[in-house]
Order: sequence, then structure tokens, then C-alpha cells
Amino acid sequence: MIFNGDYVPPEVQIDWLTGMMRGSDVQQTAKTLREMAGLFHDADALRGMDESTVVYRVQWTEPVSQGTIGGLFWGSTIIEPGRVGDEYFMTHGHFHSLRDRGEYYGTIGGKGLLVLMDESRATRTDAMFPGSLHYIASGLAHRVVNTGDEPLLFWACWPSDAGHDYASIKADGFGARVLLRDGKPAVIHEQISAQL
Ligand code: S6P
Ligand code: ZN
Repeated sequence: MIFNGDYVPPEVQIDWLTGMMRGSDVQQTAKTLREMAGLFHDADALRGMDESTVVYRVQWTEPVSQGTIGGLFWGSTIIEPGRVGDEYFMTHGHFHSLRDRGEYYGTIGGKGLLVLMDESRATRTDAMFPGSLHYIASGLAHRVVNTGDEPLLFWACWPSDAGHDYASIKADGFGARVLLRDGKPAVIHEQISAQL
């Protein structure tokens, strides 16, 4: 059926080491501090920065349309080094709209932390470094933080019907932030207010 000529996947070339993708099907986006307002905890520090600063770039290919069951998407993300106040540059982070869809991340360059959070807000981090492979289990929100001095580059592969739920992260954030403390990155978990 797949060989009957109805479906010809788009041609895409990738450069593993730089994260660059080429091909008619390649899409890309760059996220600036302006678009990320509200995600960093220090609003005063953000106001003092150039809001056109690019925090991260994503390139990806969608060989089938979004929502297709059984397909896969593929892309790269490059997060610049930097901080807003004491908080390291990071991606927005998201749950998949279909919660039972997982994902793979594989790191090429730089270092950082993959922040994972379940629906109960329990949050943990995995170290990212060249060669680290991360299986993001279904149901986990995921965000990447660049804790190094150079760009952090990773490749990702995710299901074409996963979708992205950014709204719940925009509203409530993650259960932990990665902040500069005593000259090094520290994972600061949120205070859980006492239940009455
Ligand atoms: C998609 C996958 C990545 C991210 C990218 C940017 O499921 O996880 O391609 O889209 O790393 O992160 P975010 O949170 O802004 O989408
Ligand atoms: Zn994802």
C-alpha cells in the first residue's frame, strides 16, 4: 500500500553536528525573549534585556499532516547560552495534547537539563550532554534548559498525532526551575503550599 505511489516522503537532509535541516518540507521557528515573557520568574531582569534576543531555534519536518495516527515528526532544537537574571535560557516546555504519546531526545552538543513533570506536578531532571539519549515517557511535560556556556543542540522524534499543550505550562509552569546558585546550576523545586 505504502509503495503504490500515492505517498512519496519529502526529501530532507540533516547535518547531525549543527542541527541544520534542508529540504522543501523543513519548517523553522525562533523564539525570542518577547515571546517568552511570563515564563521566566524575574520580570524585572527581563525588562532590562533586549526582547529581540533569540533564546532558541527549532527546525523540523512533518512528512505527514499533524494528527496523522502512526506517523513521526523529526527536528532539532538549539538553545543559546544565557540567563534572565538567575534563570537559565530554556524552551517553553509542553505536555503532548494526547497525553499517551512519548518522544525521544538525543543530545549532540552543549550541556543542560531535561525537566520532566507529570500531571501531579512531580518534577525531576535528567542531565543532557553529547550522546545522552532521553526517552520521554507518555504523560510527561518536557522542557530543556541550557546550563552551559555554549549552544545546547538536541534532535527530537515525536508522534505526528501528539500535538502540543503549551497552555497548561503557561498557566502553571513546571514544578521546578533551574537557577544559578553559588556559581552553578541548581534545581529549585516549588514550595507546595499546605493543604487545609
Ligand atoms: C516537539 C519537541 C521539540 C520541541 C522543541 C521546542 O514535541 O518536543 O521539537 O517543540 O524542543 O520546545 P517547545 O517546548 O517550545 O515546543
Ligand atoms: Zn514534545
